[in-house]
Amino acid sequence: MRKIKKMVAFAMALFMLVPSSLFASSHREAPITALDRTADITDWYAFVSYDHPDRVTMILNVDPFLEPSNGPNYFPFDPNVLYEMKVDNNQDGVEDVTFQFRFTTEIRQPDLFTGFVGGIAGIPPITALDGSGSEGLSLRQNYTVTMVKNGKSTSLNNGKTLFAVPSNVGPLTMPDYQSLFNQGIFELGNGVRVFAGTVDDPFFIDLGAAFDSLNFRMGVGGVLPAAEDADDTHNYAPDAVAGFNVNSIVLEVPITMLTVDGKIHGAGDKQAVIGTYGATSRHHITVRRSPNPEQDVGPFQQIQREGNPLINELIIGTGSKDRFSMDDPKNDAQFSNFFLNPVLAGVFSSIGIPVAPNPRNDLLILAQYEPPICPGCGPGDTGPVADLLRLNTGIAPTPVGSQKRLGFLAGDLAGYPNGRRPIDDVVDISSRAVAGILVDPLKFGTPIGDGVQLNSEGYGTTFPYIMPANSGRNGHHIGPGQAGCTGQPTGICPVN
Ligand SMILES: [Ca+2]
Ligand SMILES: [Ca+2]
Ligand SMILES: [Ca+2]
Repeated sequence: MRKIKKMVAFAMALFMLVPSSLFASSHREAPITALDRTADITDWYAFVSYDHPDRVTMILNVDPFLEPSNGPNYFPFDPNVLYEMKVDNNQDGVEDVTFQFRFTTEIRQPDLFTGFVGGIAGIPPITALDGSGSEGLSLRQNYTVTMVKNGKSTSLNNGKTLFAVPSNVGPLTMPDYQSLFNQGIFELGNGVRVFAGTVDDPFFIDLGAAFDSLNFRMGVGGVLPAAEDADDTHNYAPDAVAGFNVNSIVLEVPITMLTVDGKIHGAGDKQAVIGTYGATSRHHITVRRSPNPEQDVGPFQQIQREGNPLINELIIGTGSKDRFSMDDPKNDAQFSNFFLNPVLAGVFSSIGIPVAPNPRNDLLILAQYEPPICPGCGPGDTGPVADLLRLNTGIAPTPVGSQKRLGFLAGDLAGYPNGRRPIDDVVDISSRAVAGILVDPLKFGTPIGDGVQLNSEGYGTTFPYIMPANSGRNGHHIGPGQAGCTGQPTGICPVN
């Protein structure tokens, strides 16, 4: 019991560190990436695979608020961006294993006015990513997966050409989009799977209320009634991201590829715990010479990174967001003041929500290797203050039907902040952490929440865990209280 309490306390602390965020994960949160959307990381996830407890799945989502109908080019990945997933396995905050993704674009029908056509003009519907049935797939991308370990780069493609899944244009052009989605899952051998493509954005939040100075549907500040807080299956407020797509790279690898000694460890061993983050980078200089190939000059420079959700969004001051985006996690001590004196806590206090007093050392638990996520870490193992999404690979995944949106706070130890799954309601979790639930759940445990409890498009229960892209022709953005969402008790939209 004491251990559970300690873990809950830790979880809360984590949240506070993150205090941030209350509000969106990281969609357009920093000045530079607000202008550079293809390099803008929206969310980063890492968790033990639900159906393969010996593997870890990592999801890097980029390019926010993709309106499904936005043709004719839709949403290719950026060939000039280096997309990376980074893993620290020895508690020093520096990556030891990196997975790199690079995309190449081909225009297969250069005389067409659109990137995608099918079921018209003698061109068959798009039913395949390659070969017969792919004729109408004019704008097509393939990509490489490279692992960097001990300074050595290894291709993981295993001789395969990997195609990214295009956005869902509509039923005439792509009559069986689920099949295209499935064709985008590639088995690379040795327990490695990869997927890249445009998908439904799994993030969920009442963004409009959050940034209207916390003007939530249940009142300013957003405090959930007990019955709503206990309901993980309905939304009580509109999800601003509903019906929008995002570009996603999903990689599943054996835990043995990530740990420091290549072995699987129990939860009590510090070697079971990894620190992860996603990053995007560009060359120092790129000269665009269309239709000739672009010319890149100089080394890669990091544009953005994300470890814990919402850190840059709400914790880091606007004047420091770009610096935070471009720096390495191991240097995050420079931002400690943002963590220890979160502005958002003061906002909560101003509207009558009890908050823990400063300095908020409880929040530092999110930024270092400590119990309860790393019960095997002693005082000498904390490492530097570093915004990494830490995952104890020795903690078994929670079965799909038993997962809780409040994750660790609800006793679901395989959820955020022990890694992060798409189902985890990081807005509610982080808000409560900011208020101080990790310090004292009785005094500072106000059930803060935005009323959006889940992704209305659902979740996958196996790799790649996300849902196919919303349809361009038939897409919509509807939530409780909005036109088109009527006839339901209390205006609650059905979730499926
Ligand atoms: Ca390291
Ligand atoms: Ca969604
Ligand atoms: Ca929520």
